[in-house]
Amino acid sequence: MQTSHRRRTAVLAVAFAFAAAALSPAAEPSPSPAQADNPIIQTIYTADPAPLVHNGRVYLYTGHDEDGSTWFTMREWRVWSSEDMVNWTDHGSPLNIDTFSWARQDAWAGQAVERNGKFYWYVPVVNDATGRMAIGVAVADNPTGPFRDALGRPLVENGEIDPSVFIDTDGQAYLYWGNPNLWYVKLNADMTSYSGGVNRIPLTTQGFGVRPGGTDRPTLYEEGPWVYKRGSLYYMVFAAQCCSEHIAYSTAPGPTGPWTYRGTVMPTQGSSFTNHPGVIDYKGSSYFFYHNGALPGGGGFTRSVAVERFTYNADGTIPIINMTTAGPPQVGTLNPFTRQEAETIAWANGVETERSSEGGMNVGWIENGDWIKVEGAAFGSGARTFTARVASATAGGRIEVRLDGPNGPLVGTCTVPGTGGWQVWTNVSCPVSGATGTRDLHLKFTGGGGYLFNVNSWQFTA
Ligand code: FUB
Repeated sequence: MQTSHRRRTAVLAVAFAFAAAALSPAAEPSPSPAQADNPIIQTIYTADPAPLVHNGRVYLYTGHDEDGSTWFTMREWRVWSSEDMVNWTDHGSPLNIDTFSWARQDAWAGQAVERNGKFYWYVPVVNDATGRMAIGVAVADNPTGPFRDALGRPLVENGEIDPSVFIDTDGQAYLYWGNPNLWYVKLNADMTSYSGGVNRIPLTTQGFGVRPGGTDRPTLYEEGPWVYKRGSLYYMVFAAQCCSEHIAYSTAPGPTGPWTYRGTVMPTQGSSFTNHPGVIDYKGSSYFFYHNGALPGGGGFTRSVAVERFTYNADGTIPIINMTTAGPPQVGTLNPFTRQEAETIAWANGVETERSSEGGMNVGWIENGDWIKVEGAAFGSGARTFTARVASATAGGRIEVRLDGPNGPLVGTCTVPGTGGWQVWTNVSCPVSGATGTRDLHLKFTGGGGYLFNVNSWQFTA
């Protein structure tokens, strides 16, 4: 797997060589040290967030902007999860263009939902037979997949994009989508068929605001609908007024309208000319997900998903939400005395992730000085040892266990040996002294030149 990175780097080099000189493709993300938590993911570019709360955990479904993209070059979707809104676990890519035998390209903005123990992920892709955008539906038995094509054909196709799925309190499910129009179907209980035909939502200025500039689109509605219900009020949050987009919203007394325009949610910010909303409630707070171009090399085609906490106004309206680098506060703490996946990360500096031979993902492409931050580890009265599951096809290196920052207090150092392969795993342990209270854990990787080792998981003992 390590070689795939080198291959990817080589592909990038070829792409660079062929790129027109006027175009300057973005480099792969390699964020400089920061204590921010936004964007959520630093190891790849992500776009089009679709959060889902399930069994006390937030699952975040995203697209993946390829490194160096100069268009919406997207071949796969990705899944992440968190139970504290700051440390996010990488679940890799359980769905890609090839999952749909009939699809050609464009793994663009989708949304997943759970019904009767199955997870349905609605996504737009180009139908190879027609060359038009169509909506496919994939199904899985758990939120991280693997997902399979539920139908073997599009669920619906009219050349438009960005499906948003919503199950009403009476059990009726709806699928909304559209750019430049806005559509919905009433999904049947199987979630893979619909009744009542394809319905067009009238884009009136009363419903979706007035677009300045007298374009052929009279309303602010552009794309990316996100529909949900709060109390008895239905919300449609959407990307507005291309380009650059901002986020706006409308409300209605029912799932099919009539919609009333309510105003801006997030102004145009963040060096990406698109934006894309996702809204959830989780553990007593409300969260707004979006994307921007905030990572190094970021921009309109190399985007990154971020999140903010917000509070509804007393009358149910949504306040203006601005992009921040801090993101929301941690909900609770992380338990360092249970096995933690190495790919559970608040901030990654220099590393990437890949599929692990032991299941899930591992952290890889570790070079001297790289580090990962795990926020709010609750050490209590103290940790005595640190154990990590590691592999190395080279000579290994060291894991420096530090607190508060990548150069913060050093409380332990584990030596990682060569193990004979990047997926040949062994445990290394070392004594720890001074890790008490709730602290931001930093695992800093040191050693010689080149790639040092991989880390699959870690755990402290009390
Ligand atoms: O990511 C590709 C497209 O860009 C999405 O489908 C739109 O919502 C916009 O974010």
